[in-house]
Amino acid sequence: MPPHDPSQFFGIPSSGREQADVLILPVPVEKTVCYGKGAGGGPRAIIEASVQVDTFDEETLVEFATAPRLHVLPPVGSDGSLQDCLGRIQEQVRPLRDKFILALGGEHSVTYGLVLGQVDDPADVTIVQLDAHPDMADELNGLYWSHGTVMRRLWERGCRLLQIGIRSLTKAEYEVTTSSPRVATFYAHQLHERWADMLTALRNLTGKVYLTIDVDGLDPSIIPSTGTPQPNGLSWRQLMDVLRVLMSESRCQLLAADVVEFVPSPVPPGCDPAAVRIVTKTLAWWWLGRTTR
Ligand SMILES: [Mn+2]
Repeated sequence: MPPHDPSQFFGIPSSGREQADVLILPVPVEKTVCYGKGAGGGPRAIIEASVQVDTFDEETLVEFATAPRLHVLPPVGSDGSLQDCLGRIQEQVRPLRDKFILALGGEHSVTYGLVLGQVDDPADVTIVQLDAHPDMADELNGLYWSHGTVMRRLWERGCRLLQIGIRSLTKAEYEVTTSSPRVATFYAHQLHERWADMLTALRNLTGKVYLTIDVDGLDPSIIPSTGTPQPNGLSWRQLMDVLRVLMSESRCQLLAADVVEFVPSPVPPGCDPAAVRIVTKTLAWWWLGRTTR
């Protein structure tokens, strides 16, 4: 096998940063993960496994060998404290606002730096969050900055949240999300009944939107390899519905997206390609929406 070129996704030679339609930003930051560790290795594993995945998508008819043109940026450094990393992420993202960024985590905390790098006023943004956990704790294990507090911190800065697939939380998190008019939560146990309402909420989004996909939002039968897996997650079909409606049917301005909390694992086989497919489906639906609206 030829040596791995870190600027390539799918093994397709990069068009170069200037010509690219999408910048893929590896963010291998893992500082506060408390159970299954390894999310720091996620970006590299996803990029390496992308070589094994077909470049054509039969659902959207996107052929990545043609468009969108992808370029993988150098990874954000993970030295220092989590707060240092979040500052570094913001600085690196800020000059790239003219491009669509898809970031690869890393633990979920990185979303804070990614969102703040995209906008001057966080109150302008709605975050669509696929996740098993609301990440709305005021602190977790004594930590103010943590993958379990990241959405709380963004919400405190003024962001609106649309959470999908939540099924593991504390009573305090339940109370803060329920009492806030800026948070809409679609719990996993309600998804069957409220699916149409949820899609309507996505379709009606306007203004700036940021998409964060914590892979534990999906059912562990799809991605068992994540720090804190929980049963009863979203199906693959449900993920496709969310992506299609958000990107092709709503009038919102999608700024950027991330896929976080993936822990690479050789067991069971197929985990890494499944994570690649979450990334490529996100990009395929985004490109379809961008080119057909
Ligand atoms: Mn999360």
